[in-house]
Amino acid sequence: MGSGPWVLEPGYRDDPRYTSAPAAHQELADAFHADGYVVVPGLVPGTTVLAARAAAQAEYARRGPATERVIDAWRWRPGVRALATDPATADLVTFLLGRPAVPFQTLSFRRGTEQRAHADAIHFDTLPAGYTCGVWVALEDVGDDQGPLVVHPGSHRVAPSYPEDLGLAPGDDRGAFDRTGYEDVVARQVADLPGRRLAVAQGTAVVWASDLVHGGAPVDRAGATRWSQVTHFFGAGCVYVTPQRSRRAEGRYAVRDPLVNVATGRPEPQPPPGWRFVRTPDRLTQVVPDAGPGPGLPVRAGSAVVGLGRRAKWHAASLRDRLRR
Ligand SMILES: O=C(O)CCC(=O)C(=O)O
Repeated sequence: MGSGPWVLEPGYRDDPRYTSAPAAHQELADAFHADGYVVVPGLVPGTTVLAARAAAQAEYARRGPATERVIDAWRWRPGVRALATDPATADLVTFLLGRPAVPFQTLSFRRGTEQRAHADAIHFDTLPAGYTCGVWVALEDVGDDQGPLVVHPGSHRVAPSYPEDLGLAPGDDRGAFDRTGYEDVVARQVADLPGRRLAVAQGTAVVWASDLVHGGAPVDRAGATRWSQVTHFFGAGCVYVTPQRSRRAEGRYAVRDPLVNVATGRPEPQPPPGWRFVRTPDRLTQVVPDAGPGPGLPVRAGSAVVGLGRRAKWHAASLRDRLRR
């Protein structure tokens, strides 16, 4: 299904998308290619940043002090959705991935996450591989004692994405996965690639490739907040998968279908033209050329039923969201 994002390919500087880009975009492409991430102060309008912070604060106030992260508040908080669908961010992601940006998930944080080093590519990837990135935005000034984001420049070239690359067993459909084993492997892989702590001003965006290893530094000031929002993006026209539950060596993937585009509120068309999904009894999916006989089990009827069930669940969730607003 083709190769990954053009900007990560060796010949990216000869690509017309690079040669015709303004100098500022070329610099971003160079940094993304070399380091696997870019830091962009002021990418998003200040009013959008403030609205996203107010939305996150309202959500944390509603949920109480034990809450550590809020997933997908975009569904019922317009301020979160506005940041996730910011046009300048979408343009930059589209430029870097070489495919239209599809925001599909938001995480709203009150404090530094203190997360161990990991790459998002264990959680989500595409077929063809690599059309995914994270955009983290500081919703307040982040000092070095507030548990800033930590990135490992260059790790996007060494980080693995599928359990089999790491000598780990894939997780099952209930989410069981050896997270600690995974983080131990990643720690060894970046042992020679020192982390860089990103203390940044409010409104700064950090865009990282999904293979980039990153995490959260310890919070060194008791009670310090670190309001921030991460939006995860895919490139349009791909198949969307969860690597940690996939068995790539056996050709079976945990496919994300329906995959709802935050910008449209609708599922992305799946599978993309030219491909079809063949569900397998272990609830994974083979992705096969439409014209081909398909190496998998002849379960197209079953596949349609699974697809219908998932879409019905999505419609029920959308209705719940609308009622919540
Ligand atoms: O905000 C952080 O500390 C890390 C967030 C993160 O790792 C992620 O969204 O993948």
